[in-house]
Amino acid sequence: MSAPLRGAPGGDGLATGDRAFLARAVELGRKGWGRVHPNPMVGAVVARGGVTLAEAHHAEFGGPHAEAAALAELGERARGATLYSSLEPCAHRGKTPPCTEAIHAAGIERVVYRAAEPGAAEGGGGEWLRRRGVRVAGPCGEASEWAAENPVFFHAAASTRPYVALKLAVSLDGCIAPGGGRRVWLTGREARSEVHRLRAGFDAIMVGTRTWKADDPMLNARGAVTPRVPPRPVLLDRRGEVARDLRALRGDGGVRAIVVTGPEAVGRVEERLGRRGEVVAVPAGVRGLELAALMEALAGRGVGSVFCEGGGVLAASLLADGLVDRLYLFVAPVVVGWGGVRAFPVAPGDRPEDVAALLKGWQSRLDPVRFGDDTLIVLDRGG
Ligand code: AOF
Ligand code: ZN
Repeated sequence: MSAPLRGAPGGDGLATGDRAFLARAVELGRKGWGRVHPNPMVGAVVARGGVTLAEAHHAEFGGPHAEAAALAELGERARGATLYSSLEPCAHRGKTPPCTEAIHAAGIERVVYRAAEPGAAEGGGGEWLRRRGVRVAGPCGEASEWAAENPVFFHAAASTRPYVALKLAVSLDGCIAPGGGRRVWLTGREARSEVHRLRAGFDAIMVGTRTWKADDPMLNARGAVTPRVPPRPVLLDRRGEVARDLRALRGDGGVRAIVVTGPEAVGRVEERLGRRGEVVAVPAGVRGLELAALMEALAGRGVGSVFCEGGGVLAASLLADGLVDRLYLFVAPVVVGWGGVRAFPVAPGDRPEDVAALLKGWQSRLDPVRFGDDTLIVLDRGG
């Protein structure tokens, strides 16, 4: 059994056993990463007398919800049992029937759920069940903790801007690379596999000009999870220098990359790329392409989440513009030393306290995880 829920406050009437089952439901839900979005990741456990009867998770977009899947294997054996779910059971008929009806029909006596369902149509399941005599406990814990588990889903419930996660691999002395333009891998094989798994949960993978020029990255998800919808590469190219034969533009798996350029370069880039990519123009300011306008343009193309993989200049600009929602910080046990490229640069003219202010109030809501010799720290924007 997994550790008790981090952040779940006491005094909510839950017993230690309840917390452990809820934590297990959250853990099961995570198995849906890359396969269920834009739906939430949801896990469910049915138990009686502290003994697990069934476990399930929402495994595929459009497929059975976690609660319905857990109940389906039990039939009459579910009568009188408790159902734990990481999300309030839905009360709506979408691509699948309402979970609330399945729970009621199965004779479940008590429901314990963690996060409140934010959807207007889908919500209200807890109340629906209470009115029918089911004992219901939930929501449990803080909204910020639920959002940490399903960041894109909860972000989309409150904003039309795409959710932006920034991945940085840093040394112990806070650098992303040695100086002098040299490029090295700071993190090991396990951390790099995790990056590929993470990519599978996003609609787009974005890099700045220097990165595609230096690395010619493929920007696809080649990890343990095959994404249901492969993420679209997004290449920033303010001056219209992109080459037709870049690997990210190959269209492998039918994926069409997005090349973002300034208004004056659009025609030229479109001509060069032909059908090899979708060219998007956004205004350019003194500090480069206007990133807030870019986010709007991406949202207009159905991109609800962006995984940004560098480089340092783009990362700093996104942070400075207040567009980053999450930082995936892989810390490698190496020291880059004098002259290294700092992850959070203080440019000439910047005041150090302004740079510090960019990450003020950010919180570590998920536990750090080790990948080989490296450690992943996830930081979420506060407030
Ligand atoms: C639950 N359990 O496992 C999930 C829920 O189109 P549908 O029928 O698949 O419904 C999708 C919506 O249902 C989704 O936007 C979210 O509000 C809720 N997801 N609810 O009770 C689950 N995945
Ligand atoms: Zn449901």
